[in-house]
Amino acid sequence: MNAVESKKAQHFIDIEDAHGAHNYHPLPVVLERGEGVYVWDVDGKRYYDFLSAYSAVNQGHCHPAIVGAMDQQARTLTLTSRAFHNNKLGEFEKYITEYFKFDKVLPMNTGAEAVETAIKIARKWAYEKKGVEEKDAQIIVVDNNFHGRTTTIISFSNDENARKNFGPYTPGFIKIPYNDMPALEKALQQDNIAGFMVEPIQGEAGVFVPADDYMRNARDLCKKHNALFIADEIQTGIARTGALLAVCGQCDCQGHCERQEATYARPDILILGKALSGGAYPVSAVLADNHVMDVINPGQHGSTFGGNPVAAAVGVAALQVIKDENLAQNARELGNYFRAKINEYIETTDTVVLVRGRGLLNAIVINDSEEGDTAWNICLRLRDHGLLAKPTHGNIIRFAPPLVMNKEQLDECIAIIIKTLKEFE
Ligand code: IF1
Repeated sequence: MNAVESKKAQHFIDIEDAHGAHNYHPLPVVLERGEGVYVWDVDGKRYYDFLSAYSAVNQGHCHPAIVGAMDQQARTLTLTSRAFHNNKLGEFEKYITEYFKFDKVLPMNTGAEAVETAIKIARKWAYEKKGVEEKDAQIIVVDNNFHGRTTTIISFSNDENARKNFGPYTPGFIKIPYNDMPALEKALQQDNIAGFMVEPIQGEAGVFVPADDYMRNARDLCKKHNALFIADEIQTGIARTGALLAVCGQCDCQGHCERQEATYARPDILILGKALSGGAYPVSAVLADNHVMDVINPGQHGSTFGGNPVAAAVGVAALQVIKDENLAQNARELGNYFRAKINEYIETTDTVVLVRGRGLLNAIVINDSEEGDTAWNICLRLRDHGLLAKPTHGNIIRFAPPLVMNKEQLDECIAIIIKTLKEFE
């Protein structure tokens, strides 16, 4: 599609095109440096990053505390495998379990691996703790979910592009509509249900925010039917939605979650990834209490890189930054301000249908069909004006800047966004 004007940038695009598999369709911009809320392209042009690598870079690009921890550990010891102990893993495990208040953690690398881990734990729990007949366990998932790209995970996707011709598909999943309590209650009637796995806010589906009490009610129903409540917070967690976790609901924890039981929908299995490293390194994790996690014994799960010393050092630093810089509170305040300002603009125009989201995970819906190219063209123009964002589902644009943004910067960004949208009126 639309090429870039710069010869230099075109060179990098061309060699990717010639030598890389064509499994992506990136916005035509070639980045070479990042710092905080900014990224720079190969021609030195500066942009506000409004994708944050799909919410991995919550702490901002190249955060000195995170890069410092990574650098120091990389010079000391990078990998032992889990065949031996190392002096960083335990510190990370202690830190993250105290941070999120779970008994145990199982560290992995990518989000999809953590989701796979949660599925394995849930199935094993169903057979060994709930008494489900072997090979019979089912996990309830929802329509338009996004949990990753392994063969098992795409088996329960309903994105045809992500699934088609990758079968045979893994059985054992029941799909129900999102944000639908009666459907969940009905599905939980079966006695072979291991758990219910859900994103507290659907990211890829277009930042779809469910009813305020959806997570709480889902948690309660799971408890009632002895099924595990599994929250995939890979995209929503770690301060992105204005609380430490999206399942914290409206709990005003300012990133220090005091666990106000009134709104906290505590999962039985919590899945984290992305911002667990601030985007510096692939770090993912599954957290659960002993009665769940103790179904996993030596030899039953693992990974060469999972829990390696660099990941462990980076994970601690990344979580520390969230608290030190009050990023949950900042995301909450700036998010409310952002939606208010965009809503003021929406009152005046037919170009944008609505803005939705929580904290700094937001999206606008463009007045165009899903097949239309208006949103893509708006993103190209936003790029020209110095702000990077990406459409999802054709007519939705996701806005998710690093959480280290300040109000002055956000005001500048809002001005860029509204100016750009006005050019499409
Ligand atoms: C890509 C989407 C976002 C996730 C949730 C698990 C994973 C993801 C809730 C898997 C990953 C990424 C994958 C990335 C694009 C991005 C994405 F548009 F594809 F859906 F963020 F919205 N659970 N989401 O959002 O984690 O294995 O990738 O580390 O290019 O596929 P991963």
